[in-house]
Amino acid sequence: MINPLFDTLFECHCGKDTVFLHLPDGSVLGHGSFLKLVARYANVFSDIGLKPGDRLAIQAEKSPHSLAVYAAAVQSGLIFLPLNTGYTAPELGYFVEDSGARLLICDPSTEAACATIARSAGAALETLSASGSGSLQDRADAVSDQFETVARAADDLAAFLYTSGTTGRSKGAMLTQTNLLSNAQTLVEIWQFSKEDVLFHALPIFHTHGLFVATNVSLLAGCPMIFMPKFDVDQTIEHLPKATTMMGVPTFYTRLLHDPRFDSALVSHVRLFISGSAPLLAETHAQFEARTGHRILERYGMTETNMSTSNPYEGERKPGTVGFPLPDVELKITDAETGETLPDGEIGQIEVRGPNVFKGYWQMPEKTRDELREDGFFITGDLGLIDEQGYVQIVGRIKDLIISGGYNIYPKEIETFLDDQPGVLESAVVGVPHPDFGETVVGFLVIEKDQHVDLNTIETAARDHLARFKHPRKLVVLPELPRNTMGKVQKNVLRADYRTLFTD
Ligand code: MLC
Ligand code: AMP
Repeated sequence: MINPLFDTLFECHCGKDTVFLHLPDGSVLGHGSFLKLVARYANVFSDIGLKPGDRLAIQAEKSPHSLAVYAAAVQSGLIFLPLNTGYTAPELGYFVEDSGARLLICDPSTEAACATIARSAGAALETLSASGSGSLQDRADAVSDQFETVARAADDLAAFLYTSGTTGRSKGAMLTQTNLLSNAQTLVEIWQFSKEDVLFHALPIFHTHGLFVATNVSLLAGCPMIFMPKFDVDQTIEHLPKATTMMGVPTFYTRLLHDPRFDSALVSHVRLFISGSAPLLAETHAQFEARTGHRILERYGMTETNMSTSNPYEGERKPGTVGFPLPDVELKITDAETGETLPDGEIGQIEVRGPNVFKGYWQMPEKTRDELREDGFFITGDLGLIDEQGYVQIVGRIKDLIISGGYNIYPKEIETFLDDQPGVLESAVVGVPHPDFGETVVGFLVIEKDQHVDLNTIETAARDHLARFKHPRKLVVLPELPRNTMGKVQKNVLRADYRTLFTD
């Protein structure tokens, strides 16, 4: 194999007239047509002057075309860098600059702002709309639909996925061909995916879950996807009956449970529902089973590690746990102070090692050293235990992180923004329970003496600086922040005091 990821995921279907994507309008896209589009894009990238190892950043709507950009990047030996469509221009600018991207692909609606970003980063710019139109397609129409796949080694980088950090500065997680491929191979096997399956795909394709878990698993199994632009309850109810499997974040499942049309008859054709990216409440697990007869299979992963654990396909899917380490993944619970492995049953930090674990953070050797041990174990920042039956339970996080609807938000980034607002002396940001998103962001502000701050002004400023999903859903002004005797802000006190803000 000259390019293991491309050859295994994409090329094996070449020439076959099998269905690759079912689209919401009822049309289908075959593998052969998809691969021709991929080859055209790869030829365009080559014409632009991109070389293997160059970074290609994309902020575009989910569509067969943006998926083809991913495949074309792999075929060309480029490093694929997908970006959340919600990011604002300043957020986008950081990723393009930091990664040294040579090409930025954006939606035509953001072309002006992206042109400035691309110019300052020295990157080329192309546009791609949800329907596939734009400058990329114009160029693609004029080139060959054949492309000679670029050779890559198993350890070569295939993707950068940015993940926020506790310092507020996002880190580019470097993922190799082997990281992605080994994980997809394991998941296909343990979840028993085959070409008889049809995956309902409503996740975004700029994160591990939608791109590397859902898409790579389907590609490897050779099963078609019902490819939705985003998650929507009505659309899910319309299309799910044709699927055999579905993957989602807990919010997908809680939203479906709120709809009385979602019942066992609707999902009679489905063999497997998988949940991850955020904790699935045991209560949701039970309600889902009562309504549909299905026990959701919960698994655990992260950007740096892909998937690390899963509840069993056959055997007890235990609510409130994320199951067992994957066959090729080692997992241990350690003491955060000493690094010593703790006995089963004790709570400590979760560490994982295996072919799934990334290579490190792009141009951040110190951060890499802090989190990736020399012996290959990655310190996840999650707190957990291994129970008496060997199931892993996640009980909390060491990292100061909020997960809202499956998206990670680092409070430090929001605090930095709030602290910069005129009249704000200091701030603290915490996550509180939310019925739809699981957790949501609340910002606490202390105002400078004799100053007045208009909270609406801060909310307006947030629109320009932070993706919508990161915005505090509530800002609270306090005379002072609660602190311990060492002067450290007691976020646990804020969390406890405002626990029921959205759930009462
Ligand atoms: C959208 N909004 C959110 C949000 N998503 N706010 C908080 N948290 C979120 N997750 C905001 C929008 O900006 C908008 O604001 C409003 O909510 C509605 O926008 P929308 O586009 O209609 O979105 P919505 O349907 O609400 O989206 C919710 C969602 C989506 C759950 C469908 O967030 C989603 O698809 N999440 C999946 C995330 C994911 O794939 N994570 C995997 C990471 S990988 P307004 O002003 O209109 O209210 C990973 C590793 C692993 O974690 O283990 O998998
Ligand atoms: P990300 O950095 O976006 O990849 O998010 C990874 C984080 O999501 C993990 O470190 C966990 O904190 C969390 N996570 C993923 N899956 C689960 C799960 N099933 N249960 C609880 N938390 C999860």
